[in-house]
Amino acid sequence: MTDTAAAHDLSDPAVDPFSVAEAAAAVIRERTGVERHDVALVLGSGWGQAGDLVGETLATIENTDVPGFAKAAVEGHSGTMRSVAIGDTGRRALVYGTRTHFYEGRGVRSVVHGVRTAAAAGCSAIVLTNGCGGLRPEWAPGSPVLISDHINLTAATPIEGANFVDLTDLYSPRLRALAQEVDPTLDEGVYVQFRGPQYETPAEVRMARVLGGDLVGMSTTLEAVAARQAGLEILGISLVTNAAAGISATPLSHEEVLDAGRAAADRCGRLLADVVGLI
Ligand code: 8IG
Repeated sequence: MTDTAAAHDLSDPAVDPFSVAEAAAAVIRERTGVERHDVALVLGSGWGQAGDLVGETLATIENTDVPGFAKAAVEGHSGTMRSVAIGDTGRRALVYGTRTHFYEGRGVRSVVHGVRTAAAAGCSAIVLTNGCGGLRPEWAPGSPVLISDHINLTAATPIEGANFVDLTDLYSPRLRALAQEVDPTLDEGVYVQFRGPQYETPAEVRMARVLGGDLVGMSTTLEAVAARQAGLEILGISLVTNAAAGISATPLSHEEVLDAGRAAADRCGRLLADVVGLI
């Protein structure tokens, strides 16, 4: 490892993750030629093409060129980040084509590095998207659902030290209202993050239901907590790509997830573009 790579190694407890985020933001400024980005967007499973309608891509950066970032681990995800013009507002979106998941075992600091980098790059809001399992039978695969709150079952946290971060209204009521103006048919639900990468057993899905969950997935909650600590306004949107285990009779597959994403790409893309334009 080179000296600079070692200085940016998020797995080294002696390295300050916020200084790595500053270094990453500096590379983004240099490569995009702009001093700041305004809104960050994380594209989860099924959302890959949805970023394209936000506006013109003005720069594309390989994740591996940016301190603290790694290449995509999930099929269907893109290992690049893009600087995208938000319509003709003069504002810029920083669009991440993938995320690091907790189940990859690279540590929570890696999971939330994109969020911290977005804050360091000047963003004031972040849109966290994901693909997930739905607990309500009326949510057919391909339904986008706003996240109203979450339950973090990972037993992990991105917060280090005695920082008692408040999580009231974590998912911004203002941004949820904006999204519902764009699409009044959007439902809301509580997102439950499991550790993964296996999908749940039907019994675990029933447990999530009893706990007050509506959606089950493997991402987002740790990022949302880090985003709150960083002072970002947060919008969470899940794409129900499959009925959660035991909710429907058919077994789950990642193919089904990719198919649902492709089928919903248009609706999700327009939703995302319209909402980002209004943030
Ligand atoms: I896409 O049914 C997708 N991600 N935990 N459960 C969990 N994660 C998911 C699911 C699901 N579908």
